Amino acid sequence: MENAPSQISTTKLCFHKSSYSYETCQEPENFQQTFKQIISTAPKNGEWTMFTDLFQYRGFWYTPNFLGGVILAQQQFKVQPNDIILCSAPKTGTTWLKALGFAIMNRACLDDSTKNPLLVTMPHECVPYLEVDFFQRKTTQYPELPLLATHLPYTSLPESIASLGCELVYICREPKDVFVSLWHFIGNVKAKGNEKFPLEKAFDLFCQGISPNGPYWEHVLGYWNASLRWPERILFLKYEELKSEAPLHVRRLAEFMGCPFSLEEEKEGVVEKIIELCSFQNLSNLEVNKTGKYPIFASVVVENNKYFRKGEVGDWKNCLTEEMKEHLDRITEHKLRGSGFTFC
Ligand code: PAP
Repeated sequence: MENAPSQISTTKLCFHKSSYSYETCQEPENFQQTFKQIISTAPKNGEWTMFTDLFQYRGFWYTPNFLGGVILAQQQFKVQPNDIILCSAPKTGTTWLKALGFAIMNRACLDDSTKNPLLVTMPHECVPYLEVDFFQRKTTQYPELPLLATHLPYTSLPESIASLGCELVYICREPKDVFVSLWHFIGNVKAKGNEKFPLEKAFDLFCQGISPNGPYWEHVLGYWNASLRWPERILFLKYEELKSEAPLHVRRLAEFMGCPFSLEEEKEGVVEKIIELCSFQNLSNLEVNKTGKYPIFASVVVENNKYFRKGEVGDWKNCLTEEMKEHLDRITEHKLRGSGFTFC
């Protein structure tokens, strides 16, 4: 097995592990045919993103680029036994979780401003998406951390992840804030020209479950149910709890990832340093996140600052009417009934 190079961007990581093979980056011969066939028969909806349709595949909605990555990942991705996958639906705290996971694993470099990748690299570039980076960008600059991320729903994870039983961390967020964050993001990033996607239309689609990687509630419940079944394998986090009790959850995360903080690190305040490094305030003010760009796909390049909007709990209050709030709460209550799960 040929190992991937050990460089990410121009920065050298402190923590190394050889994990990925080039084989995982190759597109199988029959891929284009399979993809065309799925696209031509899948239910589709063209209302959300205004310039591309969403396609429903195995119960969840994807843009064509993501759908291609999902299919390739399912066909090809071979996880390594000690990989840790950071899982989330869009707009639930992915960027933050990537930064925290990366900082925890890479903490030997924390104080070294010339070596700490998070200071000069967008978190999405530090932790690759399995359905994007490995198959679509085909970059050979893979980090050698055993850390990956995905927006895939639990039931659509590649078989190798389920069968190897590697560890997963999931983060969820209160649906009203997820919707508002998504609406702003799509409005900023994807709308044609200056056209703003109407809030009411977006709301209606989100409530119907038609949103990227949605239905959101099913995404959450898939991981929630799996975390009840395999608590030692899946750590379930909530954005709001991470906000209100960061030290507690960062310690849980480090322990779960197999690198708990030592007494010495505790005394040196490493937990607090990681929280500060990864805080919204700090990350959003870094030059790379103010001015850099993240090419999710060749055709979709997003300004890094679009991933750092407000980072607050309850921002939905500035957008949704009382009627919308009640409607979304009713859907949430209905969807979660009997699951034992509640959002914060
Ligand atoms: P993605 O799925 O497109 O990667 P994701 O990172 O999951 O997006 O979500 C973005 C949200 O996380 C934004 O929320 P907002 O729109 O309500 O503001 C973003 O501001 C927030 N966010 C990004 N980084 C942090 C952070 N370090 N701490 C807290 N929230 C953050």
